[in-house]
Amino acid sequence: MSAALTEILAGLRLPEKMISPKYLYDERGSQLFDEITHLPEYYPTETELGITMDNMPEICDLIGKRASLIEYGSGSSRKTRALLDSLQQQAVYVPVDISEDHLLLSAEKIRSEHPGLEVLPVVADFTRPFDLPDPTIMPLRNIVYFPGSTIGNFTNDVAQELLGFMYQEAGTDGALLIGVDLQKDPAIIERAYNDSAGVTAQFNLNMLTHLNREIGFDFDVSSFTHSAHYDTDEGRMEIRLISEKSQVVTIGDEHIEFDDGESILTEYSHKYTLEGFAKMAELAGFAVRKVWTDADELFSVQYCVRP
Ligand code: AVJ
Repeated sequence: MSAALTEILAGLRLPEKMISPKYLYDERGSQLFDEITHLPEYYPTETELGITMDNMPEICDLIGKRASLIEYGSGSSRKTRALLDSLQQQAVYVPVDISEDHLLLSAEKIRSEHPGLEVLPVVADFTRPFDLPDPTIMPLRNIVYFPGSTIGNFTNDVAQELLGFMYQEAGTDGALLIGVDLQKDPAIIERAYNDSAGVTAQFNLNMLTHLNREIGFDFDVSSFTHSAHYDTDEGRMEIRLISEKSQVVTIGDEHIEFDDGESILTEYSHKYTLEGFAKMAELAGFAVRKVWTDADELFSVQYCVRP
């Protein structure tokens, strides 16, 4: 049995069924996520881009020259390009992603758009420690770049551990530049995950299509629906697939029973208060040096240093 299948079956046998959000991202899933970032209801991407653009001189001053920008994720976003356009001389760019094909393609694209920039992609799972490459010129500092509030996908325990790994990767004089989505009127948040065009629903349901094709499940995709609710106490979006009938899903000799209305948790998206995030950063060893937000305080970009 493959490691992926073992992991997925373990999640489906829990009292509350769950499947890791990483299975949302096959080729179609990445394409649908890209569509999500252009939806009018999905405020995080545009807002983070705006904050980054509005404060670019100050961000680049803090980063300084000869920095190594280590991006957690493969970095095809407009924010990353804008940042790489503005970085001071002799920068190095290190995108880190588990999906090799996607990573190398996007690294090649960045290389062609930024002649003179050293681009050193690393194929690794950034949720555990990994080795950094050796640039031609020794960087003055490492900047771990983690945009998009992807930190919010992780439970608080795991997010805390991940911040600790980032602290290690940043090293002496290093820093963390991170996008952090903020707590706000729940109606605004819920709308962002229940768009009127139904793209988020397609994105969520595509996980089952992906698992049918790649792992060999026989999910009847049309009998599941998308559900996304904000839990105010937990400060997070909880995204689920709901089985609209009682049914049995099969893979090989394994059978998974679903009651009518039973759900699979596919994703959390945590939202933070400024104080709450600062506490997590501090527990990991960082000090929050600078917080930039938009006028409505929907989203934040934060620069955390090793004190
Ligand atoms: C990529 C995890 C930051 O949580 O907003 C968007 C993923 N899921 N719409 C988020 C997502 C549904 C997104 N992150």
